[in-house]
Amino acid sequence: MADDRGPARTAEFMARLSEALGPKGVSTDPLEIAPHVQDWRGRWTGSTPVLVKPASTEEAAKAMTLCAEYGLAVTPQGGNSGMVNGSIPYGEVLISLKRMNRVREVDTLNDAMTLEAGVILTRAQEVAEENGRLFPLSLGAEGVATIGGLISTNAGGVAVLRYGMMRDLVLGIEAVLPDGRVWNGLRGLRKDNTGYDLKQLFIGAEGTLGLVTAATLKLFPKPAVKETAWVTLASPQNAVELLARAKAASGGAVTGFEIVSHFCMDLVLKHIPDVRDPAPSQAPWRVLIELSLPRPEGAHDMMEGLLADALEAGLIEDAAIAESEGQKAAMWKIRESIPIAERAHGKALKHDVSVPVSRVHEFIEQASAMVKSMNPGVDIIAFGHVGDGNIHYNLTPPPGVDADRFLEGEGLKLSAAVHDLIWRLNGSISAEHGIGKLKRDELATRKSAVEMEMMRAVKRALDPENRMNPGRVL
Ligand code: FAD
Ligand code: 2HG
Ligand code: ZN
Repeated sequence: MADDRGPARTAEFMARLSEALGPKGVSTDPLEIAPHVQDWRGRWTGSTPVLVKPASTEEAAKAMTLCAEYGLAVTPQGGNSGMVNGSIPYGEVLISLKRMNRVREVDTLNDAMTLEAGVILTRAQEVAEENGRLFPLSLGAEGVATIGGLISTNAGGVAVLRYGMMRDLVLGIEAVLPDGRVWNGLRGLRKDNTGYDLKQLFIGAEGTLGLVTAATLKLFPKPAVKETAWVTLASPQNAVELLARAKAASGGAVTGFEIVSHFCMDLVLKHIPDVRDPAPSQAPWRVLIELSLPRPEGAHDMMEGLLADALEAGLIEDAAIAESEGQKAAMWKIRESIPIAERAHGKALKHDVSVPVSRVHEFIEQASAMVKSMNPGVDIIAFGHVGDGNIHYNLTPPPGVDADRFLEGEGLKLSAAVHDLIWRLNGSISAEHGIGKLKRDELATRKSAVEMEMMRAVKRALDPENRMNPGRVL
């Protein structure tokens, strides 16, 4: 524990913490701590002297007050499904919000619900469903990711093109500041122009400004019907053109538009049980399209018409429309299993990049030519949210090459080249996963001096002692 006032003071901190939170709120058991100090891919392992597990905002505030008094740094953690080495402690006090999992309020007339930070995303979706509403955020880690983590990373996922990112879904936030004070910003207002919109600072802050303990989130009407199709096509350019057609033909009802390369499809077939290719083909690309419509009449015809027109225009090679809920789920399973299949294939160099949607094909074509010329043996695992211009462009080392050596050696050159290309295309080196420790150094070289200085000024104002997740983001 980073405290230069000696073991006696550390023991005193631990005693006061245990007294404040009780036996359920504090753990030093190595077995309990182990899964909290490693990421889900097994790429990073950290350590912590203590795992703190508040069950309420009051307990979270007590823990933060004590950490402030003893000058201790804190790493907040939700489901630990993050991708950028942000939630693993490296000596910091680890505060897990998972016991804070209450539903505080559902206000259907205001289309809003207030949940604590530790509520898992699938539970949030269920609460909305139980109240006849939709909470639209959806992503592969939804069975583990928490509301606090999703807010702190400003998570994206597979429905962003219709409903926006987490930032667009938050009406209010409750947070514990680094000094232990509680800010209750749980306002369910859609209009509130009373000065700076402080909640926005905490969204995407990756735990560097305070602990998010609860949030008021937007609810939406449930679509009456979803139409899902799997198409094969020749190029990302065709995919982007198909997206424009789908938006126009459906009156903006496209809620999912995900691209999958042939290689990704093969990885899923190889590593994930009970998967069948909905439209077997040698075509290099696939797209999963989902339309969400307010009434079932005409929905199937709309999808059929869209695909028939696209086939006639030469944009797609083949298509399969899901005819049952089971078939829809099977198509989504393929898409959402790609990260798991990739992990089985090998440790990847991850690039979570975005460009304007109109430049997606330019990025993929140029990146692929460049990567293959730099290292022909590398496997390219390209997939993602083409409807948002967000491609996951991951690279695994050539067969026989040690993955860890690749990631820390040759891989760094490849990453720099991919990110340089992204920069030239006016894109972002982190579309939805955040910065964490992984991209911290690079961020400072990519953003302008004035942008970095504004970010540092915000950090200093809220966390002058740099105790909140230090070394992440900034
Ligand atoms: P954690 O991983 O625990 O933490 C993430 C960051 O937030 C850390 O910096 C942590 O310190 C901070 N933090 C956590 N909780 C709090 C809190 N209460 N207060 C303050 N700071 C906090 N992400 C996407 O955006 N889109 C996807 O499609 C997507 N798909 C995924 C698929 C898989 C299979 C996996 C494993 C991950 C995927 N992710 C995706 C990444 C991940 O699920 C998201 O980043 C998610 O938001 C992390 O939530 P979490 O609760 O696990 O947070
Ligand atoms: C997804 O879209 C996630 O499936 C994970 O954002 C991406 O594993 C990845 O690189
Ligand atoms: Zn993603």
